[in-house]
Amino acid sequence: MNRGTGRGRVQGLPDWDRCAVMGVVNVTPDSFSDGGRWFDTTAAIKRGLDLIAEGADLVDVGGESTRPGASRVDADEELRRVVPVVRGLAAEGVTVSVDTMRANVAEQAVAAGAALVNDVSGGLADPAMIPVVAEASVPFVVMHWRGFSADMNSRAVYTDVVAEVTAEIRTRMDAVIAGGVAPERLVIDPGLGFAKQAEHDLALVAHLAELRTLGSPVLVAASRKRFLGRVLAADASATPPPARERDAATAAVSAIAAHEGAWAVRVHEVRATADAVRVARAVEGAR
Ligand code: PMM
Repeated sequence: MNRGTGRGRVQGLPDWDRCAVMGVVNVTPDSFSDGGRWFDTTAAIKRGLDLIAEGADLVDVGGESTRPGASRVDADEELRRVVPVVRGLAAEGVTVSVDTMRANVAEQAVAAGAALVNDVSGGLADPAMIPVVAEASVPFVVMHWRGFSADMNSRAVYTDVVAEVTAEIRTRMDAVIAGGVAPERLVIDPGLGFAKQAEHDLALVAHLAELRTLGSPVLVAASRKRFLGRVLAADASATPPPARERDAATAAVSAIAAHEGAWAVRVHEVRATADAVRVARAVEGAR
């Protein structure tokens, strides 16, 4: 997998000729970034279709907020939020990813048409997750994760963040493969903002090539995250701009990630990122 040429292919998903754009639909009342505006099945499906119209290649549907400090949603409530939206979007021909840490939600979402399971815990939160994904033969995102959102900030301790995150993802990849998930179906993700401070996130974006040595396609989810707020704040003591004012910064990361060979970028606002990945593709083609 060379930089600029193959960014890796994920078995079971379309083969996009550039960095793919994953649009986010958070079906939560408390998402930090879209403020619960889509907390309704019909509105959430419409939002997903709008994201496709704006240039998303696939849509990530989640029913549990993972913002720092967030507590967990009830399992039945998560099912109630997610499954009808997955079903509605899949019925419209959309490639759907389900963002969940629960095996039961993943299983029912796949039955409703989800093509990819995106588990921010990489299978650590629910011991039944890996068997379910292996049985369903669907692609699986292994994100770097050190613990639930309620106290993850206390785990943001690293000597060499790039080396440690790479090694911890490798360990999870081995466990997931040992659990029966085909290596060709794995996607890896540095987990920006999860048990990480701004300097950790920036170092990981700066060293995406390191992650690519693990051999699996890389997903980058920088959208509206705190580290971008930090970058945009006038100085270390200034208040960062709110999440909704971080979309241009997000698109900048999308261009960088695409240039560095990321397989996909996960974003809330699709239009600018769709342009960014197309520019990166055109530059790649001009080499
Ligand atoms: N971040 C959030 C949610 N899901 N999934 C992956 N694979 N990687 C991430 O970094 C990630 C994720 C954060 O929450 P948001 O949807 O509220 O931005």
